[in-house]
Amino acid sequence: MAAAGGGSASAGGGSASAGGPRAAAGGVGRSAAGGGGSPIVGVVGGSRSDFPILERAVAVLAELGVPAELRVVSAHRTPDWLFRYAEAAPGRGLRVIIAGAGGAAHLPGMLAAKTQLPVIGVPIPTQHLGGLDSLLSIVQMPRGIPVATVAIGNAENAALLAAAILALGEPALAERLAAYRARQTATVLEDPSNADVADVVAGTGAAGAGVAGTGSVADAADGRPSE
Ligand code: RP5
Repeated sequence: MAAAGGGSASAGGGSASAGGPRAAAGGVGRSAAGGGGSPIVGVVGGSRSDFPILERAVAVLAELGVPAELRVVSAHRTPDWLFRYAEAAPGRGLRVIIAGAGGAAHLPGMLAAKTQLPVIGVPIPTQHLGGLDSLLSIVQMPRGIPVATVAIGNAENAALLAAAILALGEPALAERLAAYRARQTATVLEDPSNADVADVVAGTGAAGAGVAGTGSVADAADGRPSE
């Protein structure tokens, strides 16, 4: 459910707080998605207008059982709050930060400069430049302070990358992530229109025989025997 600040994000049975700077100033980590624990991923946006995209990250994290929060932290409107958020993050139990911003998008880089936690940047699509401005602002971090950058608007991948980082030390999460990916694969292969692909993967059918056997798909397709 929504926390102070009005916005909300929930998926997979979890919920995420969406407090603005004022709401968050008195405390942090009030609510979380993905199991109801204290948030371990901080999902932040430079504006509430970024939330429709960032909520997708929260939803994926919830599906993977990773507690997360969703907050507004603005590099240019609330710089002092940005510093406080970054400095407090490790002590609050956050282990990865996902930061979405649009335009001259300072937020991910400034957060990364203020904390050693891994920061994943989500370039938010923009009206005039389509998010290319956001992408270049985030991805072109100068040497010394890295920000992992996903594709424009691809908050889902930010969540998956955050989960992969966390899964290095959490076998149960690694299993859930593997299951997520397996479901994704099954969705493609179980689509009747992809029956030929499923044959290849299963090693059945003309093309599949080439893949599963000693030859290549091209070998099987042109009828020549494999070596
Ligand atoms: C950035 O400015 C935000 O990340 C947002 O993408 C962009 C526009 O913000 P609003 O004018 O919609 O608040 O700080």
